[in-house]
Amino acid sequence: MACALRHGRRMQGRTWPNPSVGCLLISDGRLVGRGVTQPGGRPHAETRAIDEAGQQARSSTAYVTLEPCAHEGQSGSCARRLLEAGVGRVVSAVQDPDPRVGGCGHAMLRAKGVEVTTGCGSAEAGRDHRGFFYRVLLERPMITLKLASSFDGKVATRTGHSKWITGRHSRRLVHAMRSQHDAIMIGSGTAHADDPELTCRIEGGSGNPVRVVLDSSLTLRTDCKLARTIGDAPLWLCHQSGADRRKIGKWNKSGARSIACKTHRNGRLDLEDVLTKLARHGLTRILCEGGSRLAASLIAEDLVDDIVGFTAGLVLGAEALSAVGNLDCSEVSDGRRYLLDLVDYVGHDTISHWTRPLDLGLYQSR
Ligand code: AOF
Ligand code: ZN
Repeated sequence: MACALRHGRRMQGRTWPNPSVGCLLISDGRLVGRGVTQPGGRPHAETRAIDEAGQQARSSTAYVTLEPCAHEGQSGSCARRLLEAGVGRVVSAVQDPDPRVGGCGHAMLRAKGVEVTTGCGSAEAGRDHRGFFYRVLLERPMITLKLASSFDGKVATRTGHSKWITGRHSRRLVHAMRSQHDAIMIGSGTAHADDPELTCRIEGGSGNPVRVVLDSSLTLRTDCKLARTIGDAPLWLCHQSGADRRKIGKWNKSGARSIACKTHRNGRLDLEDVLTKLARHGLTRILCEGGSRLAASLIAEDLVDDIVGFTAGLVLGAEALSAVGNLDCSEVSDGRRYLLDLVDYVGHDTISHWTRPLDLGLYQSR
């Protein structure tokens, strides 16, 4: 299952709205077929593994990182394909929360005498498919917040200078992280200040994620880099419903997607509504790359699921710009705590990965 999980992660960021699933077929201790969900979400992992194994799929054991689907899509359900291929046993990590599946895939296999074991690697699979689970069960994507800061938590000097706080190894890793997400999200302040491109510029990088800008009044300039690179990667603009119609029309004509969202009582975009709309457009995994105000708003509303921090051994002082804006904490307990998952070196920086405890109630196994 560890190998299936590793293989399944390969397409993260490219299969939305579907999860990136891994499937291995093992016969007499030998790997006879291997599959991962394909870009755009189809074909599914099992189909690929069965096609690769051919006749050798008969009596093999399938290790799948998500319950095989039970609904008849364009190429038939994976549970049926496994039955037709004569697979003898299925080891499945976690039940699929999609209401069209929800335990029926396992039940279909068992009904035809296939031995089904569930729950193997469920914690890892739950993490890998967290974005998909959130989209199905909570109707919002999973949000990972990336913070690249100095040792004292600053992202720019008092004058706004920020190039470069973390080293080139960290910055390369950010590009790799981008490729594993469906979308990169920033606030309009960062779009104005940095004029970023937000594409994946790494060798072997596989396609560009959607770029999402939260821009309530559509103030983004039409000659910014994000606009000039619409041909390379989609650009989606979340704005308030009452935004200027002419601006909306102009952006739509340029190839961007404009998404009208509710306004919060604080006058900014209602982030819950923004995330619901993005989930409806199919996104499951979003990497938020700032700025400090958006980071603070997401944290305040408890919408940040993971934080990945790149920290440089540089000190910029109290007058510099903090990575996270005002949170109005009076007591330490007003702050939000995350659990440390991983810490490592990246060149001269450190990377630390923090997570909100997984909501285990979301994951069932039958
Ligand atoms: C699998 N194997 O590799 C994936 C699965 O729209 P469809 O027909 O492609 O079905 C999408 C659903 O299939 C998705 O919501 C999820 O329940 C499941 N994804 N299932 O057996 C796979 N990616
Ligand atoms: Zn399937």
